[in-house]
Amino acid sequence: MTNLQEMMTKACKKPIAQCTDGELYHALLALAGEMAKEKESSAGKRKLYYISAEFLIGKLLSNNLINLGIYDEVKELLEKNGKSLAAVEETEPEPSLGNGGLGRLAACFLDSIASLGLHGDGVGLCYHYGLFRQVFEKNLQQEEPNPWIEKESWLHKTDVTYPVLFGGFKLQSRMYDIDVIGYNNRTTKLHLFDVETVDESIVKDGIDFDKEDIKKNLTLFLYPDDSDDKGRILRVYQQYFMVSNAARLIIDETLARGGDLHRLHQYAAVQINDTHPSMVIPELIRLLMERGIRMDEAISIVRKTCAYTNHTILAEALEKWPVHFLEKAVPQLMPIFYELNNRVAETCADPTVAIIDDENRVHMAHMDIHYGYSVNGVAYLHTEILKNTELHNFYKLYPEKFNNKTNGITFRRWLLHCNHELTALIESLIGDGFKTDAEELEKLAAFADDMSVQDRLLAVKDKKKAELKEYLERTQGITLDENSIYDIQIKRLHEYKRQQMNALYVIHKYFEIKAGKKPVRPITVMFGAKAAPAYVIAKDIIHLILCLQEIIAKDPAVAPYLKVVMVENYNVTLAEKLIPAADIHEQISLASKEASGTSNMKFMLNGAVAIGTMDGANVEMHQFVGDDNIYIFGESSEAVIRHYEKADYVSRNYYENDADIKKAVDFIVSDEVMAVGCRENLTRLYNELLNKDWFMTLPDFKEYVETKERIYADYEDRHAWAKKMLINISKAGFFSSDRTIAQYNEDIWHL
Ligand code: 26V
Repeated sequence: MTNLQEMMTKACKKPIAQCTDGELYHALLALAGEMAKEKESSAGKRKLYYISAEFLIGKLLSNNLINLGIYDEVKELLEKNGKSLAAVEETEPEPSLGNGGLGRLAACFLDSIASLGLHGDGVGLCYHYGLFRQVFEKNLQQEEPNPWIEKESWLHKTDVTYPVLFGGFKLQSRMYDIDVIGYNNRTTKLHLFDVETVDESIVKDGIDFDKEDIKKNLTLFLYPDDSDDKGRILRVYQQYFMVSNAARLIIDETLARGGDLHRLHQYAAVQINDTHPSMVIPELIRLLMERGIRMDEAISIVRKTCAYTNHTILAEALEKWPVHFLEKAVPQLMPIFYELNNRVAETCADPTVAIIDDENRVHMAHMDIHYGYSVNGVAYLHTEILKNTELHNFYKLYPEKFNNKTNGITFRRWLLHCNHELTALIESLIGDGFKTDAEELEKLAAFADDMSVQDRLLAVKDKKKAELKEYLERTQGITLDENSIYDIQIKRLHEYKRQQMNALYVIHKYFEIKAGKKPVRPITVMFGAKAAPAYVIAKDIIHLILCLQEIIAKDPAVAPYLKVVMVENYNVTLAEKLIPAADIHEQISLASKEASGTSNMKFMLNGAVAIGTMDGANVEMHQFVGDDNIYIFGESSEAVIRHYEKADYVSRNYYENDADIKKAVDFIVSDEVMAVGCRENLTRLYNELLNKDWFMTLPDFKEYVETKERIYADYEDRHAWAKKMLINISKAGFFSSDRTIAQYNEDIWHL
């Protein structure tokens, strides 16, 4: 303690008690940085490069203190000086370098790679404004820049810089590093590349900027609006910039370690996280050829180096770039794209596996599968669908390349950091072995029927619910009823995730309460979601939810029993508060569409019970916890896939044949909603549900309502409910990203 106190006082340059929270944050930043430096990077011949357009890392302070093993000591020291670590933490900005599941997964993976002491770094882009900040105005989502980089931060400038050539111009890059501190283990790095000429001042009016000024805009935003060609081609520039830097770094580090480029695959493994980094394949081939290696050999080396992870079966997210985009942005890669395409065409006449199709578009995933050595899905069901349906023709060609790696989450952030109370309870029951071996959580099952343990677990939940209430009141002016059931759906806004079904349920409940059928206990339905700026219907769904929030809050006959809350600017920091407080979590995607989901795992670990469809990792969760501890409903993935094949789904039939559905859908365009909403948005959403409903909300609606009634009723038997919570926690061990990463290493990376 004295040692820490001395170090802190030195870093602060004054007594701790006299420091502001901001000064303490910077002192802790420096301290953690020093300690991280001492933990040298792992050694090993083969090194992993995890390339990803997103790393949704969240705030780092508390997590780093936990992983360095000094969290309790620091907290105590601050308290002794009249300070609070929680308050210090609030001064830290959240890096906004990701969108959703894929980016958060990459962050969990980095934590596990460092914690397992594996030799591997992350590589991505240093977006200055990251993903937009969401604000609500007149019940509509507006987007604003989300600056997060400060003069002193976790980001360290390095002297690594590369010239990156585009069609007609060249840009100089600069590498910035963030230390990734493993739990009681090594430190690895997240390398984020930036362009020296980026200019934040070109952003005006929300997140508007000149999309053609590549020199100034390249690293401003993540996923800039791609509703037009200018936005789409900007993404090509961003992606090439990311992988060209990554490829040079890989080659330089290999040479610096005395490696031989003819055997690059023995020195490097490249994981391509979705198709955004796919151009690393032709870029590595190009760079090897520049260094005197013949094309045949270069292709064969790269094929042994790169592996691809698929995160979605949605066609619109499987990137296909028009040849003329690539000709403009990256002309130096064109001969390689053509060569790779020709080689496939020579051995395989099937047009469905071509790299360049007959509309002159380059299919990035196809290139990854032909020229990588591994293809993995992210949950059992997802990988089966890839093999049997979406990528079946590839599976026939290369069955040996396909493998499943069910996603996982880091328990350091999603239990130790965000739920100290639950961590302490678990530790008092089964010791602390679960912190390094998550499977030890299984030992909790022995306490499932122990009433005193059940009571303690319920008390922890109540505390987290009260904390969330305090936090939302203070930061967003939202008042919660902590005695209500917290029923939470947090994830990107997408039609396939069916927030609209949850909203229709709210309408249904609103009518019931108005008709005098009051729930035994008040219900709070919470949402957190950002919609892509150009995704019109997704924004309309947010609009509907915000309108419902207003209408219900203002209705004295309903408000005491039902509350809708849409939190503003949902991010990792909010997730860390919402998840420990949840009673029920919504995993209601249309079966076959959600590749895995990872919030489902975080909720489960924090003792919430799921209502969900047989989709993504829900399938495995169900297998682990059994029918009694998860509420499953809805059509099966097989049935859904058949509907798409036969094109036999007509939403209007459901609307016309079911009075409850009709009433709920009609409410969207009722005078009541129009009074607080916008006619254009609401009418568009209504028409979409009635005439298209591409993600089949209506067929599952009835069963969804019945299942919700059942789960709310079961909640009232508090001890039986606590048993469900305990079983969920005890079965969560499989979903540790330490397990996932160990499997990647065992089957794919061989580090
Ligand atoms: C693609 C696109 C393309 C259009 C423009 C905006 C945009 C934004 C993101 C993406 C990639 C989305 C892929 C993704 O996040 N997939 C999620 O990956 C999680 C981790 O594997 C998984 O748990 C989720 O089920 C899956 O949706």
